[in-house]
Amino acid sequence: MNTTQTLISIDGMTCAHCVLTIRTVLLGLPGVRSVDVRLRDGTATVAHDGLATTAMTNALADAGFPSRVGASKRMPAAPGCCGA
Ligand SMILES: [Cu+2]
Repeated sequence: MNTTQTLISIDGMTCAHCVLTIRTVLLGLPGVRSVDVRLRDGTATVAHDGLATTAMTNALADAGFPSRVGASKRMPAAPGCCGA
Protein backbone atom coordinates (compact mmCIF):
# COMPACT_ATOMS: atom_id res chain seq x y z
CA MET A 1 0.00 0.00 0.00
CA ASN A 2 1.29 3.43 -0.88
CA THR A 3 1.89 5.91 1.87
CA THR A 4 1.06 9.52 1.14
CA GLN A 5 2.63 12.42 2.97
CA THR A 6 0.49 15.47 3.57
CA LEU A 7 1.70 18.71 5.07
CA ILE A 8 -0.90 20.55 7.13
CA SER A 9 -0.57 24.08 8.47
CA ILE A 10 -2.24 24.38 11.85
CA ASP A 11 -3.32 27.53 13.67
CA GLY A 12 -3.35 27.95 17.42
CA MET A 13 -0.61 25.48 18.20
CA THR A 14 1.27 27.11 21.05
CA CYS A 15 2.67 24.53 23.44
CA ALA A 16 3.58 20.89 23.97
CA HIS A 17 0.04 20.13 25.03
CA CYS A 18 -1.31 21.38 21.71
CA VAL A 19 1.22 19.17 19.94
CA LEU A 20 0.09 16.17 21.94
CA THR A 21 -3.58 16.89 21.22
CA ILE A 22 -2.91 17.26 17.50
CA ARG A 23 -0.87 14.08 17.40
CA THR A 24 -3.62 12.18 19.20
CA VAL A 25 -6.36 13.54 16.93
CA LEU A 26 -4.48 12.73 13.73
CA LEU A 27 -3.23 9.33 14.85
CA GLY A 28 -6.81 8.46 15.81
CA LEU A 29 -7.92 8.70 12.19
CA PRO A 30 -8.11 5.43 10.28
CA GLY A 31 -5.31 5.10 7.75
CA VAL A 32 -2.90 7.47 9.47
CA ARG A 33 0.49 5.84 9.93
CA SER A 34 2.58 8.51 11.53
CA VAL A 35 2.40 12.16 12.48
CA ASP A 36 5.29 14.58 12.78
CA VAL A 37 4.18 17.80 14.47
CA ARG A 38 6.48 20.82 14.41
CA LEU A 39 5.40 23.37 16.95
CA ARG A 40 7.90 25.93 15.73
CA ASP A 41 6.57 25.84 12.17
CA GLY A 42 2.91 25.37 13.05
CA THR A 43 2.79 22.37 10.77
CA ALA A 44 2.23 18.65 10.87
CA THR A 45 3.40 16.11 8.34
CA VAL A 46 1.03 13.17 8.18
CA ALA A 47 1.93 9.85 6.60
CA HIS A 48 -1.26 8.04 5.64
CA ASP A 49 -2.85 5.55 3.30
CA GLY A 50 -4.55 7.97 0.96
CA LEU A 51 -6.89 9.42 3.55
CA ALA A 52 -9.01 12.39 2.45
CA THR A 53 -7.29 15.54 3.60
CA THR A 54 -10.64 16.97 4.69
CA ALA A 55 -10.89 14.17 7.24
CA MET A 56 -7.70 15.52 8.83
CA THR A 57 -8.63 19.18 8.73
CA ASN A 58 -12.16 18.45 9.98
CA ALA A 59 -10.84 16.41 12.89
CA LEU A 60 -8.41 19.19 13.79
CA ALA A 61 -11.16 21.80 13.56
CA ASP A 62 -13.28 19.71 15.93
CA ALA A 63 -10.35 19.75 18.36
CA GLY A 64 -10.14 23.55 18.11
CA PHE A 65 -7.29 23.91 15.64
CA PRO A 66 -8.16 25.50 12.30
CA SER A 67 -5.90 24.06 9.65
CA ARG A 68 -5.31 23.84 5.93
CA VAL A 69 -3.40 21.55 3.67
CA GLY A 70 -0.07 22.79 2.43
CA ALA A 71 2.62 25.07 3.76
CA SER A 72 1.74 28.61 4.66
CA LYS A 73 2.83 31.35 6.98
CA ARG A 74 1.98 30.64 10.55
CA MET A 75 -1.08 32.56 11.72
CA PRO A 76 -0.28 34.25 15.01
CA ALA A 77 -3.77 35.14 16.14
CA ALA A 78 -5.66 32.02 17.15
CA PRO A 79 -5.37 31.20 20.84
CA GLY A 80 -4.21 27.67 21.52
CA CYS A 81 -5.44 25.20 24.09
CA CYS A 82 -3.74 27.22 26.79
CA GLY A 83 -4.47 30.67 25.36
CA ALA A 84 -0.76 31.49 25.31
CU1 LIG B 1 -1.19 24.54 24.13
